[in-house]
This record gives sequence, C-alpha cells and structure tokens, in this order.
Amino acid sequence: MARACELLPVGRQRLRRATVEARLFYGKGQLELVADEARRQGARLLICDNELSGGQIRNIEKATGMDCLDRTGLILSIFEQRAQTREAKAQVELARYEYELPRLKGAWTHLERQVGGVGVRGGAGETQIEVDRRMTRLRISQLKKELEHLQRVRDTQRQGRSPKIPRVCLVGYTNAGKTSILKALTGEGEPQDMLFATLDTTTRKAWLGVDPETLEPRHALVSDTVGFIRLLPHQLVAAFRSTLGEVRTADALLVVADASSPELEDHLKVVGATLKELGCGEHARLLVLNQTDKVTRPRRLELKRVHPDAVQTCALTRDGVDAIRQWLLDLIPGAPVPRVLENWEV
Ligand SMILES: Nc1nc2c(ncn2[C@@H]2O[C@H](COP(=O)(O)OP(=O)(O)OP(=O)(O)O)[C@@H](O)[C@H]2O)c(=O)[nH]1
Ligand SMILES: [Mg+2]
Repeated sequence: MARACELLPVGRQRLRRATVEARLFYGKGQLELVADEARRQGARLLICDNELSGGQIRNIEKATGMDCLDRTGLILSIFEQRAQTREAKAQVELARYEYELPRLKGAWTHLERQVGGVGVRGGAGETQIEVDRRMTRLRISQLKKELEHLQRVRDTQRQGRSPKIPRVCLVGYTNAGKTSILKALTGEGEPQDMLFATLDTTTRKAWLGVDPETLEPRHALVSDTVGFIRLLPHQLVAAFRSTLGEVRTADALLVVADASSPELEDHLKVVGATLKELGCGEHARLLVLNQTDKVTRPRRLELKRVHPDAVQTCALTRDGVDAIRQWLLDLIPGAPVPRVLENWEV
C-alpha cells in the first residue's frame, strides 16, 4: 500500500502485544526498537497498519521523532491521489473530513485559547478547536449535499435504463482484475497494476450474443466499482455509499477474485463482509476466479473442488469469459408470456 502512495518502504516489523497500550497503541520499548532501526535505514515515515487515534499518532511522533501515518490515513492518501471525477473527489474529501473531525482535538491544544474576534473565528469565547470543528462540520454538510445531488442524477440515469437489460456489478478485492473483466466483456476499461486504480463506477454494455429465436441482440449492463480491502475505513465505505448504490440496486453481482493470491480465501471473506455492510448480502452472485493463468494445474483442480460453482478466468486471454456471458444470459427475463386478449381487443 505504501508503494501505491509512491512511498519507498525500507523495512517492516510485526509487533506482538497482549494488550493495546492506550497512549502509544504499541509498547514503548517496541516502538523505540522500530524507530532506531528505521532511522538506521534512513526512513522518515512510520506507517502503522492499525487504525490509531489522533492522540496515539501524536504520541508516537513525539516518542520516535518521526512522522507517523496509520492504516486509514494511508488508504485515504491513496484514494486522494486517485480521485479524478467530481464525485470521487467529493467522496474522498468527505471521508477525509470525517476522519479528521474526531482527531482535531489535541492537534490544536497548544493553540487552544479564547479568541474574541469576529468572522471565521466566531463570536467571543470560541476556542480555536471549536472553530476548526465548526468549519469541518460545515464542509462535511456541504459535501453531503453535493453528493446527494449527484446521487439524484445517478438515480435518474438508472431509471432511464431499459428494465429488460440486466444490470450486474463487478465487485471484489482491489487489484483482482475487475476492470480487466469489464474490458473482456465490453471492450472498454483501463486495467492498471495498482491498488484502487478504479474509484468511479462506470457502466458499459456487454454484448452477450443473439437470441436464437428472435435473432434480437442480447445485452447486459456491467458496472465496474471501487475495490475492497481488509479494514476498508468505514469513513470511505460511508462516503462511497452513493457510487456503491449501483451495487445495491444491481440484479446480480460478479465477484472477482485473484485466484493466484495466497490470501484468496481471506480476500473472499473481506468481500463477503463488505457486501453485507452495504446491504447486498442476498444478491445473486457468480464467483469469478480470475488470473488463473498464474496458477498451476493442480491448484486449479483444487480451486474447482473448493469453489465448484465458480468460473475460472484469465481476463488477458479471455479464457472462461464466455462462461460469464452464459451466466449473464440466464438473468435476462424470458420471452414475454403470451397475453390473454381482452374482449375489446378481439
Ligand atoms: N496474469 C494476469 N493478470 C491479470 C489478469 N486480470 C488482470 N490482470 C492484471 O492485474 C492488474 C489489475 O487489474 P485490474 O483489472 O486493474 O484490477 P481491478 O480489480 O480493477 O483493480 P482496482 O480497480 O485497482 O481495484 C492489471 O495489471 C491487470 O493487467 C489475468 O487474468 N491474468
Ligand atoms: Mg479497477
């Protein structure tokens, strides 16, 4: 993840502890050892793979003399670098402010004082921390309003779509190959080897073939979405609720996973839990085990045994993609049932 933020990691250490220390999160001795090693390697930043409070971050910075970033802060930074569209930018900014709000306290304690000015500083008696909180809350409510507006636009677009065309969403762990599958199905999409390359939901039409009876072309609408990750900050899940609304209203889900990852089963658990959190626990879904070109044949057989209903694909060669198309075809409502004519029609 650090590399995804254009940081160069020089080392990593796992700290084991029976209990969390309120002040520093980690043990004091543990931190000192890590900081010594980090300094020896010429590192300037300490990234902690946990969610820490603002107070803990500052205490660690004080204790080690290094800058410190927690897991949520790092993920937010990646999202900030990636956000392109107005909606993605607003969502990420909202998540950033929600993250900062409870952390404002203390950052300003050294400045906390009574100010009696006018304007942004508020009325007499408002402390700096109160001003900061008020400005943050104001910005949060502006962003929420903007996102609600964009949500309405999205809803209108969705309603304008033909009900006969099934809508499916690609979901899954980040970097699994969702965009690559979108490209294999629709010819559009730009896969990239990076975490959270996709932040925006894009919808494209996939051609599934022609109806053998009516010879009419058959399609599905496929949406690409932001990837999930272990401990995805809840601020981000909340902020991305509107783009992920596409997932909630989809007819079915294509759950894409990187079959070559040693953490496949863990990734699937994270995806299952995140979908539940989004209220999509019950959606029809097809498991797409992608990147099987990087997997040995015995492992593929084992995967077949563990996940008998999954489709095994390679998005690059489009191996297995026809099986996805077949599954999508089954979602299309059948030919309209002949209607009994009413008296006046006969
Ligand atoms: N070898 C191999 N590489 C693949 C396959 N599918 C995708 N990739 C590569 O995996 C990387 C990630 O692919 P994406 O399609 O961007 O993944 P994603 O799930 O959309 O990722 P995010 O949008 O970042 O969450 C790219 O470098 C792809 O070229 C596959 O079947 N085989
Ligand atoms: Mg993508």
